[in-house]
Amino acid sequence: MKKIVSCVFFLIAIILTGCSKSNVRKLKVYNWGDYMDRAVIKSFEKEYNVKVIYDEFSTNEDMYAKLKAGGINYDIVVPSEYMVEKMAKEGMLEKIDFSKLHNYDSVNGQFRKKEYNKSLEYSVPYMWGSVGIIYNKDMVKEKVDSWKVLWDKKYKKQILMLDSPRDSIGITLKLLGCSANSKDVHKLKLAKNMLIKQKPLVLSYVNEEVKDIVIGDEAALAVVWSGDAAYMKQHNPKLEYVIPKEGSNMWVDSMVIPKDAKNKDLALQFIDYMLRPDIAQKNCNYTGYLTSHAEIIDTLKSDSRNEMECPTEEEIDRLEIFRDLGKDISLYDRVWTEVKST
Ligand code: N2P
Repeated sequence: MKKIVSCVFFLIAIILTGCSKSNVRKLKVYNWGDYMDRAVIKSFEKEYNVKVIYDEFSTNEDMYAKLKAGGINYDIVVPSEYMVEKMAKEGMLEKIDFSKLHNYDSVNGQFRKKEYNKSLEYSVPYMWGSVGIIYNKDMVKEKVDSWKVLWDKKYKKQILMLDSPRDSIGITLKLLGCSANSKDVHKLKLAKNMLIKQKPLVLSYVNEEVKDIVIGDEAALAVVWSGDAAYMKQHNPKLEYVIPKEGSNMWVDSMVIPKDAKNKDLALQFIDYMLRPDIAQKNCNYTGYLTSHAEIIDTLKSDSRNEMECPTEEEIDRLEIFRDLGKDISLYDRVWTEVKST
């Protein structure tokens, strides 16, 4: 009899665990590589009793292609401003119900202006920063203040470029004295020729992998996003980050909810959670990137501003935001395909 009773209990226990497992809500998040503290995701799962399925991408273009291909519905995606603009125009995004975001007021006012974000109603700023050059002071003895150094033959096979069309073409346009949003076919041809000419000097085109290579003293110069630069500098004191004098790109990555998301309410709760000051601070510490949270940035002292690669007013004046180029993006796609395949 005892045996039968314990068997019945055992079966009930199995059924109950099975039920409770299938009842756990799921949230699918698609974010840049190394862009959120895993401990934060774990604490969200615990507090809200959900399971987060977390996937990563390396560029806006890769993320967009995967979403367009269909087959997987994400609840949260984190594109940069020009990609938010494009996705919103194409009807891919849900409008944000700001009444459900209790922490939205903490987002720096600067990022709630159309100048930075043309698709305010569809997105909530997450992190921001610049594009610049990180270099190893033991390997590069000269003063680095221009993109030109990336075309210097003495650094053959010691240069890393971003494997990202808008960034790599953008900085080349800047060196040519043009806008990083240029639609001028002639200027784009010049940029293409320069990038092709640079290829023999390039060790590799990379994204997240840049950190290990540069920290390990295996490259002299690399084009990087500022948060990765801050992270690398913390791990290797020989590194320095600079925003070249010809100007560069400033970006703002935002959380958005795709139209076909399955858990829109939960997605809003996730966004609101990421805006909580303690959580924003954790993500900031973990990634090296600058949060969109106003108070946290305001409290940074001047040395930690420097450590966090927070651009000065003077540097911000030299930074340009990428815009959605509409159909003309095909010009950039062609340039990039030729550069990579030559
Ligand atoms: C983090 C990627 C930063 C995104 N690895 C730059 N927009």
